[in-house]
Amino acid sequence: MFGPRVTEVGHSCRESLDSVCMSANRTEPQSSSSSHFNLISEGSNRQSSRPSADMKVLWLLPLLFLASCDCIRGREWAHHGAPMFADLSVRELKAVRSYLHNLPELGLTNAQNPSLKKNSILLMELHLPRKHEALRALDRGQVRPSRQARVVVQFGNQTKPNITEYIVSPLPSPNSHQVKTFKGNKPIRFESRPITKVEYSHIDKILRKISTKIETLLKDLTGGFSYNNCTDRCLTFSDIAPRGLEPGERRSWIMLQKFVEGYFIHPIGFEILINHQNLDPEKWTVEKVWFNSVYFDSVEELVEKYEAGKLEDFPNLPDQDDIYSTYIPRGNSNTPTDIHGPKLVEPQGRRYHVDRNFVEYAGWSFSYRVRSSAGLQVFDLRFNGERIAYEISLQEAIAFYAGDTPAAMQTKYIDAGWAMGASSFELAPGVDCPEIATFVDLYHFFDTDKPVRHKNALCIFEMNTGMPLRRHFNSNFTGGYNFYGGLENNVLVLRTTSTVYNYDYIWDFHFYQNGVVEVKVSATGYIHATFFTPNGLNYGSKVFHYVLGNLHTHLIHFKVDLDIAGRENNFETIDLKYVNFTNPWSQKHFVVQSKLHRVEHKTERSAAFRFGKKFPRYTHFYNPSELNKWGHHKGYRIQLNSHGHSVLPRGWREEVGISWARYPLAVTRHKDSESSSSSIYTQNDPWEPTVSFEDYIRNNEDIVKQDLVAWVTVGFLHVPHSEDIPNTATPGNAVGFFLRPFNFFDEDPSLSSRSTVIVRPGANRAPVVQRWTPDTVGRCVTEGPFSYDGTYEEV
Ligand SMILES: [Cu+2]
Repeated sequence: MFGPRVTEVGHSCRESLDSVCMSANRTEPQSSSSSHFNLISEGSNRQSSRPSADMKVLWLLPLLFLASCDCIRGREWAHHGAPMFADLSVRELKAVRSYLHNLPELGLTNAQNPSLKKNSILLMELHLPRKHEALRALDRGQVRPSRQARVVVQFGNQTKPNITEYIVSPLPSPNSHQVKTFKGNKPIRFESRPITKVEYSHIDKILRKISTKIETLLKDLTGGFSYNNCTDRCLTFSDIAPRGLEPGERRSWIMLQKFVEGYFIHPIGFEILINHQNLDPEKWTVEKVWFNSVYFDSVEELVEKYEAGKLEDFPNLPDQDDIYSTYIPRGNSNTPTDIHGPKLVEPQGRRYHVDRNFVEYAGWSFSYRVRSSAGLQVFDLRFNGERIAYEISLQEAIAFYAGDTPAAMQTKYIDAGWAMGASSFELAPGVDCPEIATFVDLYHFFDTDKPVRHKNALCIFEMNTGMPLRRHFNSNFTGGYNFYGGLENNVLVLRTTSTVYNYDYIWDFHFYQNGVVEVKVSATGYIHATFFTPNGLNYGSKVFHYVLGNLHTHLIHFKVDLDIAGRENNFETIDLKYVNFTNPWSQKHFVVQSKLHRVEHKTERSAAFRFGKKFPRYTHFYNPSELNKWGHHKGYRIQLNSHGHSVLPRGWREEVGISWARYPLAVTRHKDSESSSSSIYTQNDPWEPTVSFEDYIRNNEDIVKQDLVAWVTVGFLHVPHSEDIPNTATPGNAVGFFLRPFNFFDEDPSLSSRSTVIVRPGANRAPVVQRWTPDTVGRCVTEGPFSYDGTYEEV
């Protein structure tokens, strides 16, 4: 069967799939042109109609069964274990909510109740089973541990308001709950809670009050835009986090913007600091106002000075500028619009299998989930039945800014605190994922009273990268060739996105045929822009009249719980060192060359690499007790694709909350109590964080022959430029890491792929094609069969 192809089509491929593309459905290895090879169709899972082949298969069956029994059982157990990692279902979410709401001692009310002085559920998501319990199901087929929910409850209706997390079990019919604690029993400060729709509604109210006082100024400034009583010329706002400068504070800088398409890049130069800590919104106060580079202690002071004509350099914002932030095409197009560009097709159907959250493809299998707090996770990742990683999961994404306005200098976005996992919205077929992708709905329960369905928010597809996985043209150097060999590069992609207000992150896992996994994030969406001031040019680029794109660093944190050929792993780094010795075949000369330099890292501190320090070129995780055929420890590398750097000096205030961001790579011993490196509370209390990654390595444990977890930080510096208008584009803005086998196998495991094509010159140099997939791909890819002629000549 052919994998997906990128094809350029003038007609609808979907229409022709049934009639044309499905026609080639043979299993035997294919020899085209004039010659026919007699090949054994090993590994083919389709049926042959030839009686002799049937007989062979019958003879081989008992042997095959013995050999594959373990493999089949392993597959069954992986499949059996997958539901342990599935996100909470609608039924479970509703059951947990009603269980907790029926407990009178909690006094829960609806989350959408307009009061802030209430007890209500903020978030519910799956609580993962402990690893050793999960492994009993995955490795021995034993009964799965019961499912549990993690529930975040905000207790605002208490003398001392607080946030408490509960573990509720068993699902789907809960009857017990216990308080979930964090490492070091750190409490969750009430002020560190994520902001909710209800709190926003009160912010909206106070802004309405404030803007009434400055309506004339705002209208004069913007050419008629106002916050109140507006129809098509309205203002909106963006709020900045963290909400203060010290633990326990909840005061946010808010900037007004024109409410047009892409309002994020329409700041009007009015920023206001509102203290909204009090649970009675009537007691909220304005602490500072910033307008056009000047600070005021109150709105009244600004209005007074404006009316007295004391505001200097009153900006003259352009009118009718909303087009600048839209997607509506402008400029001359050089591409034809009457035909589509290349599309991905699966000429003979799908080659991967999805059963709820369990996915299988080309030897790979894994389970996935998208937790509402922090997003995409993959579990029990196996290749050819062997587990490579128990968990690979997104932990946190931050963007720390700099600028000249108070909003800009305060912006340190820590996105799990905005429930970036629950910010997974619908994906567009043909743009966000190919039309042929499997689209999956996600369900989230964050700041809501009912589960929310996010339709088609995750997609899975096989894609052709348009690049061979490997190829060789073996020239005979006399105008011809000895052979050509090539293997197309098809990968399975698991994708979801997070749109955290202005920014869009595209989260990808790519599973390659050769045992490689790529984890990647691509950044797009609107930049976070502030009002332009001349001093702002130290912090970014002017991208429009009165608009500055502010510099910021994106850093993304991943947890990679590797299990390389078992749980007991070692970690080493490999680099090169120069050696210098007398040339053995010319004694008067010296040989200078590089030699492998391996460093075994035996403790967590020694395996925590700092940004700014030299990073070893190979970071190698291996099983010290398992060798490949050639005597090397079976291992995998983590290869970073990143331009990340630290965002603040170590230990400086907000940096304490993102201590994971000190290390492009840190290796720890697995602990169920160290499940995440960040939390939804870091955003609004980065100074004394509930979860601190530094705690995980502080005890400097031994990491030799241990269950190891690699914590990977990738990222990039983003200095916005005019081409970020209207949106940051994905090319060049993707970072991530690869998991690559390193002596794990005895040879390239993609040798088992039947997508290989070999061509040799036959009689009279007529090419003889050897392949294991059908000759013709189907009309929606090419009209004719594969052809190749390896000759070359002068012309
Ligand atoms: Cu950016």
